[in-house]
Amino acid sequence: MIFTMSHPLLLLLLLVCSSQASHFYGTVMTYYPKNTNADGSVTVVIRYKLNFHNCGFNSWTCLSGNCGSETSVQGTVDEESSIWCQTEIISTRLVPSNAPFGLVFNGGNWIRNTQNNIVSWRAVTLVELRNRSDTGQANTSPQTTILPAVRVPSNCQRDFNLLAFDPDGDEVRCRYGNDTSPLNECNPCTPPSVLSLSSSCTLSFSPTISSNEGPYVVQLVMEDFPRQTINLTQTSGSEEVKTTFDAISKIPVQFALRVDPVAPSCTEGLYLPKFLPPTPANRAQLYAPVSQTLEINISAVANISNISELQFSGPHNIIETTAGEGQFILRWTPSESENGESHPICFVVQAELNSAKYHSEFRCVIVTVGNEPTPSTPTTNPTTILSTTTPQNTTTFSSTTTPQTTTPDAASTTQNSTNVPSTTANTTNFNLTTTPQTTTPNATSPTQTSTNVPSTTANTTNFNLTTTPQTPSPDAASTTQNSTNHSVTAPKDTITSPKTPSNQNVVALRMRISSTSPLSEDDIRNTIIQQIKDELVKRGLPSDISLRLVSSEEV
Ligand SMILES: *[C@@H]1O[C@H](CO)[C@@H](O)[C@H](O)[C@H]1NC(C)=O
Ligand SMILES: *[C@@H]1O[C@H](CO)[C@@H](O)[C@H](O)[C@H]1NC(C)=O
Ligand SMILES: *[C@@H]1O[C@H](CO)[C@@H](O)[C@H](O)[C@H]1NC(C)=O
Ligand SMILES: *[C@@H]1O[C@H](CO)[C@@H](O)[C@H](O)[C@H]1NC(C)=O
Ligand SMILES: *[C@@H]1O[C@H](CO)[C@@H](O)[C@H](O)[C@H]1NC(C)=O
Ligand SMILES: *[C@@H]1O[C@H](CO)[C@@H](O)[C@H](O)[C@H]1NC(C)=O
Ligand SMILES: *[C@@H]1O[C@H](CO)[C@@H](O)[C@H](O)[C@H]1NC(C)=O
Ligand SMILES: *[C@@H]1O[C@H](CO)[C@@H](O)[C@H](O)[C@H]1NC(C)=O
Ligand SMILES: *[C@@H]1O[C@H](CO)[C@@H](O)[C@H](O)[C@H]1NC(C)=O
Ligand SMILES: *[C@@H]1O[C@H](CO)[C@@H](O)[C@H](O)[C@H]1NC(C)=O
Ligand SMILES: CC(=O)N[C@H]1CO[C@H](CO)[C@@H](O)[C@@H]1O
Ligand SMILES: CC(=O)N[C@H]1CO[C@H](CO)[C@@H](O)[C@@H]1O
Repeated sequence: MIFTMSHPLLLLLLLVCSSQASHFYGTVMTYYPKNTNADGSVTVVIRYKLNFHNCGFNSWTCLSGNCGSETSVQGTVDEESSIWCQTEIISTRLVPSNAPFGLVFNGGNWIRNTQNNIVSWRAVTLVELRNRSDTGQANTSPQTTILPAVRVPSNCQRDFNLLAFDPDGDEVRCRYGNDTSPLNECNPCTPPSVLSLSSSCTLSFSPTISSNEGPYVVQLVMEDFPRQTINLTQTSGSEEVKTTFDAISKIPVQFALRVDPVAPSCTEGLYLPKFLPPTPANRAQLYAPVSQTLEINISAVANISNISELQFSGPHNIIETTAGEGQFILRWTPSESENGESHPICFVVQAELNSAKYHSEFRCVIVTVGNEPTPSTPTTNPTTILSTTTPQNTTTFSSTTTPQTTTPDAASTTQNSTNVPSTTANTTNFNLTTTPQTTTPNATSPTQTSTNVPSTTANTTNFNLTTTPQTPSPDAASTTQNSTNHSVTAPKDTITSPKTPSNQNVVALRMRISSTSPLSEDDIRNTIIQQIKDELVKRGLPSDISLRLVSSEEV
């Protein structure tokens, strides 16, 4: 009698534990085709991350087509103690032909009380292995990864630039999942109200009200599109045409976004950790030959909060070392079976103060297994980052560096950013938008904010930014007409590496700033200058540069 009465209680406890253990934090899946065998069967290696409260393994199931048989290995990638754990599963599938097939992972429950009311999880992958007419090979999916949870304070602007690398050179686009399409890509797919998604896979968060604080479920689908019309040919001989509007494969990218309480400041380097060199630029492409260990040094600073950990996602055999406060090293040694493949690694640095947690910007790199291609054009000469000196135009961005400093964002040709000096643009437009009441803009990424914050008196001011070692260079701020000139005098040695201190390095930036607050006010200007400096440092320039406003003019 006692025994039978206690039985249900025990069961209940187990359920509670099991439910706690299974809280879902998202998933991501990619694939690489391997061999086509003589009998027409194909081997494909499918890698996926499963994120749960506890470290756990679970299997995807077959959704459509013939998914063949699988063998898999798994390992823990990273965990945030008592919060989440990410497991990587490398599943090798042998399928009878190169016909497409679908995989699905569904169940419950996501983390509790999400603001967009997602409870059940569902994720879908479409594996396309037919022979492409352009490459003469089977398709490879886009390569990306994500952390189980990323954070942003509710008062701070932030862009999450997801990695969207395609080994076939396809165009990669992102969209939210669609729960009315036949594939039924999530259950349901309600997007977070606080994010705006660009098709190039940037999620932009803008400052929001405190009632929007809390966790959100982000359920994206990443797809690769051919850059011209191609045919896909099945072993049986049947063909299908894919135009530039037709996705070839589909992968899910699902994770949690935590909108945290207001931070006292959004300036990076105070509460929010700020990356410092030699941290690789976002979306940088790195190379690692088989059996050689790639070392990725990550450095971050937070003057007020305390940096507590690095959180990363990537191959499960990455080894993380802490080399000092805010100093981390990730080491990865690719194996022969990964030769020629490209694998994503993403990371954030987390800082804490009292009970608050603060994330740095989210960064990713793509690691291609093999030797770095030798530079073939003068623009990739490692001793010259870039030099766009046009007689009539202003943006002059020339510097001489050692190869180790070629990774800063400002010089990275692999990254796409709307508000960074680029090799082709002679003008850099920053649109800073502030609300009329506040004198201190909270925005850390001006361009994004301007599209989301209503501006009552939109206005544009152009100004020239100039950095010079010691002596302000008059021609740096040169020709162009427009107005507000910020100029920056940097102490010697700023842009150059320590090894070449005698080099004169001039950075001249002409910027157009839109602001709803009067730019004539000193504190507004100082804020803008600080933000630009932070942005430049964030993108790889030394932290000891200084900026000076030469002159300004309203347009
Ligand atoms: C794919 O097509 C190319 C040329 O069309 C051919 O050389 C190659 O053998 C094909 N590959 C497979 C696996 O059928
Ligand atoms: C979702 O899929 C359905 C059916 O394919 C389509 O009609 C609808 O436009 C899609 N929704 C979105 C938002 O793309
Ligand atoms: C694709 O197939 C169509 C029809 O079979 C053919 O006309 C066309 O030339 C093919 N295109 C390519 C790029 O192979
Ligand atoms: C990375 O850090 C290690 C240890 O601090 C150092 O020996 C190495 O030179 C650094 N590598 C780079 C590229 O900064
Ligand atoms: C700026 O440079 C571009 C090419 O570098 C040139 O075509 C254009 O005329 C220049 N504009 C001005 C205002 O000088
Ligand atoms: C960068 O942008 C250009 C044009 O905007 C695009 O062609 C290219 O694919 C992008 N590269 C990456 C890595 O996103
Ligand atoms: C430089 O600026 C001029 C005028 O602003 C523009 O016409 C030209 O296209 C720009 N050149 C480049 C390379 O962006
Ligand atoms: C800046 O604002 C102007 C006018 O609002 C807009 O046309 C332009 O595209 C914006 N530039 C950027 C870089 O956002
Ligand atoms: C800003 O650049 C424009 C063009 O260079 C130039 O005419 C103007 O004089 C510069 N502003 C100032 C003040 O430098
Ligand atoms: C400032 O730029 C605007 C558009 O960029 C241009 O029409 C105007 O002539 C420029 N003003 C000056 C002084 O160049
Ligand atoms: C860093 C920063 O400017 N933070 C400000 C953001 O906006 C709130 C109110 O709008 C201010 O209180 C913060 O100081
Ligand atoms: C570019 C731009 O938005 N300019 C605005 C400047 O401010 C005036 C009114 O103050 C607007 O009419 C312009 O559109």
